[in-house]
Amino acid sequence: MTDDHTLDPIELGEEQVARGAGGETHQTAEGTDRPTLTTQQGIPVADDQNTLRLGERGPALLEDFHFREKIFHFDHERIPERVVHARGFGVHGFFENYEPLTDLTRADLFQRAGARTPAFVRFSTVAGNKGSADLPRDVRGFAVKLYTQEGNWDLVGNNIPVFFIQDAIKFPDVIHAAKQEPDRGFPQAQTAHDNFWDFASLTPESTHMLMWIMSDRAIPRSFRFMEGFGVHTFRLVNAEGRSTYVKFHWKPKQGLQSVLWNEAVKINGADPDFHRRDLWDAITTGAYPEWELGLQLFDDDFADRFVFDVLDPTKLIPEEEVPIRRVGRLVLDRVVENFFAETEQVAFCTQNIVPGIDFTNDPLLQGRNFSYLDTQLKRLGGPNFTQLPVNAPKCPVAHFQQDGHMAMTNPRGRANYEPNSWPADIGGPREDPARGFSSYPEQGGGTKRRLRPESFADHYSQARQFWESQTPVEQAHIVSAFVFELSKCERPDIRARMVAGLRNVHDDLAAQVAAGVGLTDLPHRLPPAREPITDLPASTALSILHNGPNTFTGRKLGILLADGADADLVAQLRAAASAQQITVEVIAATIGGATASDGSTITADQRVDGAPSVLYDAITLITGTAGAHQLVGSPAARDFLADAYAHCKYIGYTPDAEPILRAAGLGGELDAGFLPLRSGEAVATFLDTIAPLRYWPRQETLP
Ligand code: HDE
Repeated sequence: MTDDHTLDPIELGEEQVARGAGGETHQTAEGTDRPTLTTQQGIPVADDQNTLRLGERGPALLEDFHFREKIFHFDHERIPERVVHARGFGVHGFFENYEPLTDLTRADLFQRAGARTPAFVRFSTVAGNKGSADLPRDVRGFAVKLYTQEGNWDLVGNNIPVFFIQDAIKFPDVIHAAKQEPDRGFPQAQTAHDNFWDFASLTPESTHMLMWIMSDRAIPRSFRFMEGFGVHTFRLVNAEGRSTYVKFHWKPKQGLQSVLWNEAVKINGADPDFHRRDLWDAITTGAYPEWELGLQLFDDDFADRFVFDVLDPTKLIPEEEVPIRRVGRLVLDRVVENFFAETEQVAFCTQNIVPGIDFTNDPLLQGRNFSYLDTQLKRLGGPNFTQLPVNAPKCPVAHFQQDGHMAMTNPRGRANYEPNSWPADIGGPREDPARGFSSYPEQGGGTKRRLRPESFADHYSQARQFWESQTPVEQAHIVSAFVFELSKCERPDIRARMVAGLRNVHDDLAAQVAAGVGLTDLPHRLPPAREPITDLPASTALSILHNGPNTFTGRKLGILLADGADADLVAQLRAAASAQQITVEVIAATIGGATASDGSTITADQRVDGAPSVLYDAITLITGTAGAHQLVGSPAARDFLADAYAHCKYIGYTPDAEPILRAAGLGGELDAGFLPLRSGEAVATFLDTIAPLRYWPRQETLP
């Protein structure tokens, strides 16, 4: 490697940013210093309001290069959106390694305790187009780019540890079936339509994943509160060449949390950017979300005795069987400066691995290794997307690849081939067998055939294990999700076929779904390729509610306020919340706020019809008597409360506010999810009580 051949993409990035910020400044009419507007060529622009024309009412002139450049560039602003995971949001951060893992891997980022590796993470939905909403029922992408000192490692994962299919050749089918139907172009961003369930019910291997996407995992409260999974089995390889199998997990320190389906539907209307806003707000206010990297490590002996094939991506390994070792933390602490440059142009490729990490023969992973590089060419327009600042490694790069569209960092020196006999300063880099990436020398061989291995034939046992690992509340949500989705299918035979498949998972589930979609007779069960195992032990790691937070920290409290509100109470709540990094928003009938009991004005952050209670994790209602009566007349205020109640949220209230509770239909005896508030009494206790986030016993009493 020579200096001449060392490309420095970081420098390039800075240069570009500096240019974008503008060079010369001048005093504007308002007297402020501003950069002078220029064309792309740097020519100062005198008039950006009017095209050049001949005569006062005459034709525009072709000679107007500024106009032509401006419109030309605008016309070319869009690039193809990702064929899947089009809607996403990316942020920067770092990975910090806890302790040297030299016995397991020679990957540079795991060699030293405390070593930090820069990271870029893009979260996404899968099926929706770029402009869709944040909360459809869908898998979330969790793609992590780690800029290690030995090249970029992309761990392109999801928030669900298994996948729909066992062979990459079926990927276009599952995605076509899930996305909008081709003749009509809808429904967008949802699987609740015939094509998806037709494919799913004809593809038993998808059953395990279906259980996950019908669970609340597919409607996370925010990116911050979900797990990430590498899904496939990978290898770690140490300096001696010893391989250990590994499954990668990201465990959110914030705990797991999801919304209810009825909330998701409403959030999509009230704030289609709910998830990206949440992440932006958390990071810009300094509440940096963190995940721990967990490794499930195992060897060939375990792989041989494990009841499923570790190469089958429709199977997970329960944490109870192979415990998770937490080896470092991922902290997200910087939002992007430019959404397009970073979030849109970031190109994750599963084949980006570094010395010390390697693939296995998981057939899905093998297929992905082709697809990701290929798709970037289409999307980013040429082979030099690796030179874009967000994609460029932050370690030296030296090679003989050259030219192509938009080549920005070009090797210097005379030699652009090797072997060559030029001296080191102009002869370019050389391979290094000791340091370089070398594939794990796995034994291969066999007959060339298209087949599905017999060891992949069990499609239902882990789906059943997932079902049995859920709390009753979560099971009820899974049933309603199946019922909702299948009820959107126009063809009764598709509904029935799906229920027939669910009989292989659990008859309780199948019977409840059948009843929900109005099937009077339970259909015969689909003949399984292999009889499911029915006694796999339940795994608490699979339930969201068993892994929820024990604090309200990082959540959002909405205070619905009206005239006569106790100003002290509001102040105490704000102070206690801020001490625990809880966000508080005041909502009132007008954005001007309300007049408090002491005559002061408390301004509002939101007007009630623009901020339904679905945007908050818990609510409080603070009013005087007159204020409460004002709210009684507001349909939006009544909905605010009725929804919070139906979504099993905790509701703090001052005694004067009771009339509005009644007006919202919450008459009768108030359950223990209603928490009376008085100023002077410990508001901190209130915040402790609402830590479980929902008052679930209410769910059973709801109609
Ligand atoms: Fe992807 N996937 N995928 N996928 N995937 C893409 O690459 C593909 C799969 C995942 O934020 C595409 O750059 C195939 C599993 C994420 O930019 C494309 C198969 C998992 C992202 C592609 C799979 C994922 C993608 C589209 C089956 C979880 C978003 C745009 C063999 C482990 C990355 C792009 C981002 C994106 C192909 C299955 C995760 C077309 C062929 C399993 C998080 O290359």
